[in-house]
Amino acid sequence: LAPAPTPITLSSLFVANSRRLEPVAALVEQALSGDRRSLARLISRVENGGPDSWSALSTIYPRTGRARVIGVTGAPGTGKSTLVGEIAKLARKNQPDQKVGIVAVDPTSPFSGGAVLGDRIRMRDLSGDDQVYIRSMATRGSLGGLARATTDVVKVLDACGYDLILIETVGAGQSEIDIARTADTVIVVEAPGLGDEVQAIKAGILEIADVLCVNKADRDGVQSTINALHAMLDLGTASKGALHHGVLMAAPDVSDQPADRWRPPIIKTIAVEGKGIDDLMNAVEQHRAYWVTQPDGQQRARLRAAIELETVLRETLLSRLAARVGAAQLNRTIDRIAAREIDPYTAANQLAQA
Ligand SMILES: Nc1nc2c(ncn2[C@@H]2O[C@H](COP(=O)(O)OP(=O)(O)OP(=O)(O)O)[C@@H](O)[C@H]2O)c(=O)[nH]1
Ligand SMILES: [Mg+2]
Repeated sequence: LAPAPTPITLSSLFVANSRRLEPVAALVEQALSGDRRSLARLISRVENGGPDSWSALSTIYPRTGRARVIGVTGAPGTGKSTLVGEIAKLARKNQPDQKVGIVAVDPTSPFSGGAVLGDRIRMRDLSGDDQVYIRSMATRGSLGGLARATTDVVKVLDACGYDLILIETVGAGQSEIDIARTADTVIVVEAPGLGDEVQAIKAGILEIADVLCVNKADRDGVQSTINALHAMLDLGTASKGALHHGVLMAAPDVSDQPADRWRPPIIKTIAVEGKGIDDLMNAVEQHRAYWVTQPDGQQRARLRAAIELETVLRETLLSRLAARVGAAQLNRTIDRIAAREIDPYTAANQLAQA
């Protein structure tokens, strides 16, 4: 078979399958033993997705589930990278034997190969620390999407003994919100002086906040930002309560009691001066302590497992189908759909039965 032309959609499965790569098992072993270059290469492989990465992920899976994963999200420029850097520094100072992984997901800026985090001067303090690993996510070419790639990269870091993993996403779109949601605790970052409105409200990310951080507290307008957030939380609690009664009629739980429900604390920070970071981390710790007592905690784990299974199942079935049908026929079918000679529903049905 001649190689497929410019890979589009489904045909990218063949690219992932047919490339000759070093055996992934050796890479896994070296990464697990602490070799950073192998870790970087393993992460790239896992980012690309496909069957090649599944054998790696399957090997490491038993070692995952130990890391504490914190999502840091918020509007552009609120100081997320600076905060993440400070959180990492504090964690390393308080527990010198702790390894910290940072995953920066920035779909808006082009992949810059390591020079990722907004404030590179602050990050320089970390770059010499071999117990800190910083990685930015390539946003193009990851099979199964950015959310899938990010959660898999987190698994690799988790298995390789990174105790604390920080995921920075710009809270600007659904996929970034989905990524942040996979963390154990989500910090939503707000800053005063970005206009009258609270940016997190505009971006629709307030509802996933476990902890609210008002950064740039050295600026004017901090108190009005805090007031606005409190007002929004009051509204949010009210509407969530109403929904709760509607959906959970048959199975009420303790979080049905307003008094038991977690209300995101609002913490002031000045990330550029390293101020308020310990308060922020205390709030994160309190959220964890609350969470382990809640029945929702188990539910969350089960939901995550279901999403994981569905994602892998979809990719598995697709790639098996692609292997069976062949690139040529697949591309012909795509052409026929584009030319409207056949509809995608009939085509999918035919391919599935091929
Ligand atoms: N005044 C003040 N400036 C801050 C503070 N924290 C961060 N900054 C500055 O705000 C700017 C943006 O900071 P970043 O950490 O890159 O913000 P970010 O949210 O990661 O930005 P994006 O990733 O581009 O969305 C930088 O110039 C920081 O130095 C703060 O507490 N006070
Ligand atoms: Mg940033």
